[in-house]
Amino acid sequence: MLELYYFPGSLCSQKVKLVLAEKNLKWSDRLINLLTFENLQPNYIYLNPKGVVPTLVHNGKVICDSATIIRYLDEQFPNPSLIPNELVLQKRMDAWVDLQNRFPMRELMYGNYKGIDGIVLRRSVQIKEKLIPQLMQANPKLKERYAAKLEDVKHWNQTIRDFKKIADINAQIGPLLEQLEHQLSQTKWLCGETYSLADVVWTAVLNRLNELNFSYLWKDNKKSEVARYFQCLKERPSFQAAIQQDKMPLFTITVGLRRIFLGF
Ligand SMILES: N[C@@H](CCC(=O)N[C@@H](CS)C(=O)NCC(=O)O)C(=O)O
Repeated sequence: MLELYYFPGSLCSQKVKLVLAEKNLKWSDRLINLLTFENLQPNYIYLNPKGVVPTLVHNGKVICDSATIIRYLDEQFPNPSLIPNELVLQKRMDAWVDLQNRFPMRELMYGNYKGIDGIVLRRSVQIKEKLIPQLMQANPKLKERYAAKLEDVKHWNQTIRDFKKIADINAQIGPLLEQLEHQLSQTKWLCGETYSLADVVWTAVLNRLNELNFSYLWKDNKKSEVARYFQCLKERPSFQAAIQQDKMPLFTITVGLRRIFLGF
């Protein structure tokens, strides 16, 4: 029995959904509405100490963090395997996953979304900063977890309100794509001729960069290998299942907007 706690459109949740789709696994849907801050409620903080999605529960075992979850899924359900056989390629895979994890995607997203999406996202971080101290006071047993979350949220809030910091993050995208272009000029996928977990995480990232209008960095022959690669990723059935069908239910949006703008 696989249960996935996730939020539609969340980048880290999409990585896990891609793996579930690649392996054709059935899972139960546990939607955590980030717009109503369900992720900060004590019952979820008990499950996931950082108060983030995704969380996987497999036959009662709780696994947090998308990078850990996708490896766990590959170990438990090795057919088809998404980890290369050769040690050298496994190391390469780890390096691509780590490189992606070190890139501040959260700040990039919250700093760059425009229009109503941007307003909602940035306001949600401000609300978290006010809400967490109240939750901490009401739930003394979870004090340490809430204190760590508050520190993280404060830093997050400062970064996304600082145009210079966001511009610096945006300037890192080009060099990152250069690295991909170089690798993909030598191999079909990031770790050779077979699709791996490295490709899973970069599918979610390239898709998000595309949504944020950064695809001009690879379109029109600027990075033809990245463009070719992104096209191949989009043609996989897992892309359809995990990303194109990853829509937010109307109810989730309406209660979320009510919470963010009206406060209840
Ligand atoms: N390292 C974690 C990061 C998870 C994460 O930041 N999730 C975001 C959604 S993509 C989230 O839950 N944000 C809500 C919050 O931090 O309050 C992972 O890879 O699972």
